[in-house]
Amino acid sequence: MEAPARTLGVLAVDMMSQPCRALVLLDALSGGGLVERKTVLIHKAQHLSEEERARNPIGKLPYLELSDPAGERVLTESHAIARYLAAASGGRVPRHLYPTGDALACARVDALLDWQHTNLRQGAAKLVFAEVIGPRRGLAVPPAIVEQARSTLNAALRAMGETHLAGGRREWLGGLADASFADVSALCELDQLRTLGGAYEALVAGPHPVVAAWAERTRRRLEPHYSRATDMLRRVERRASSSASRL
Ligand SMILES: N[C@@H](CCC(=O)N[C@@H](CS)C(=O)NCC(=O)O)C(=O)O
Repeated sequence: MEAPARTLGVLAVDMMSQPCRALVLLDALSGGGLVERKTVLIHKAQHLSEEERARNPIGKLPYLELSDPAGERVLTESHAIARYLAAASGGRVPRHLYPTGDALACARVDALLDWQHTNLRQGAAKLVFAEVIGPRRGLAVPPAIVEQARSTLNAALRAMGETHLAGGRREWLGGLADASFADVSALCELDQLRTLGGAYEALVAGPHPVVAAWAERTRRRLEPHYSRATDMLRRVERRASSSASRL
């Protein structure tokens, strides 16, 4: 009997976190077993416990605790973790997700991932912080900051539709032949807007139909893993939709 392929480390995640969901999806789409999964709950401040801080001083999720560390034991940043898993897993990550070994094809995916972190994430994550996370932590976010996040998000969604999806003529971000990890990561980023009670329709589906159609296509492409990875998010979405819309 063949020995099961060993994991590359322990991935610490909270399934309410968008970069965590993206990596869980990457693992599932690769057949599972690239990593072991450990849950660390942000809303219970478990990521800030003494034990967690000693392991991961950056204090953000996800992180990968490496099986074979050369130097530091922990690797942070979801996009770097994804690249590492693709490069170190001996071809287990499908090439359409991350085309290891083809420098230019990798750079195309990287460009989309970098763009996302400085555009889409700046809008979506800041808006969710201002509307949900900040108030939960007792922080009142000034209306001007909320407005700025909304405007950054709107500009990013416009660029995504007009440029990365060429006004709907491209199926996947950047005109790649199939969904890449950039599609997975961007979808997870947008999905968090579902915690804002009705905001997804108001901010994405209504004004940006090309992006909304891509999001639906990407969700279908990632099934059955997508439904599993977003189970908790959808429960929170249902709760948010049953209370009055905040946007
Ligand atoms: N750029 C990082 C983002 C990491 C990040 O901001 N994680 C958030 C969850 S989405 C977190 O750990 N927040 C906890 C906190 O800020 O206290 C990545 O892609 O991994």
